Amino acid sequence: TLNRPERLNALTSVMSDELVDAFEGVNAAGVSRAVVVTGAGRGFCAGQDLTEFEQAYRDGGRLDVKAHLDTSYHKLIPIIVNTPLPVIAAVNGVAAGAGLSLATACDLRLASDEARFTQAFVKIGLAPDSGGSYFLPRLIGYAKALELTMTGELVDAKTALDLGLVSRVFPAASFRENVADVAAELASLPTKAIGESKRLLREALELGLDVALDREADAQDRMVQTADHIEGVTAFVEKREPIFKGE
Ligand code: T3D
Repeated sequence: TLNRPERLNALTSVMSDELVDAFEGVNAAGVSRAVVVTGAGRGFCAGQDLTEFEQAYRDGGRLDVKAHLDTSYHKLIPIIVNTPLPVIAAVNGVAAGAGLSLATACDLRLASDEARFTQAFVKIGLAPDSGGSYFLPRLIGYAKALELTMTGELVDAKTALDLGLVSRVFPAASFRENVADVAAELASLPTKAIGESKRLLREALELGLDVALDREADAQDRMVQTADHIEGVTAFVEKREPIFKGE
């Protein structure tokens, strides 16, 4: 949980490092079967904390933004994408700029009916970063993504649902509970198969069919040997509910 509610959880370099540490911890421990990223208070994440480099701007000094991106978002976004677990963005409130990128880097976006979304970059004279040019066109299509990026328009949860930017919208009052239910459901599924599926679909976006088919065959070769696959097939033929252990 991003926890700077008074700043709508705007990201500092420290927070970005802490998020990377959290994902590294989850991946190293190898016991988790789903991850939820959410925000404390009324915001999800308002993007880069614009006060972090305030002095550099006031001094008229040029910010070494490439160095900043390298050490922050370029570590954070890939680790989310490469985490072999279902990662849910529980968008409880506004998601802006890098905060929207953070949400779109996750595998599933669940929104509170109080959530709002904006490619805020243009409003402060920036182009997208942190994956802001990569994920949005893939999720909602090029034309709408470009429109939202050029205008910085703030869209509400219902519009985000209509656009396919979020999968489901829940009432704010029951949001945490609804998210926990979805996370528990995902955590009860065959975790290794989810990890492979996530990787295959992402890679296939950039591949030709022949290579994609080869990668699927390699993944399936690994999957048929998993305990969860054996349990799934056995449960099916025995006409009972499977109990998957993520193994
Ligand atoms: O420089 C680089 O590192 C390049 C990387 C850039 C990556 C990016 O993410 S660029 C985009 C950065 N984010 C934004 O430009 C969004 C700025 N915020 C807003 O436009 C609005 O706050 C929202 C539309 C997100 C929400 O509006 P609203 O009316 O619900 O809330 P508010 O009153 O504007 O904000 C509440 C407080 O949070 C307020 O503080 P205050 O006045 O109560 O003391 C506001 O200043 C603070 N806050 C909101 N966003 C940020 C922030 N403080 C620091 N950084 C923020 N991004």
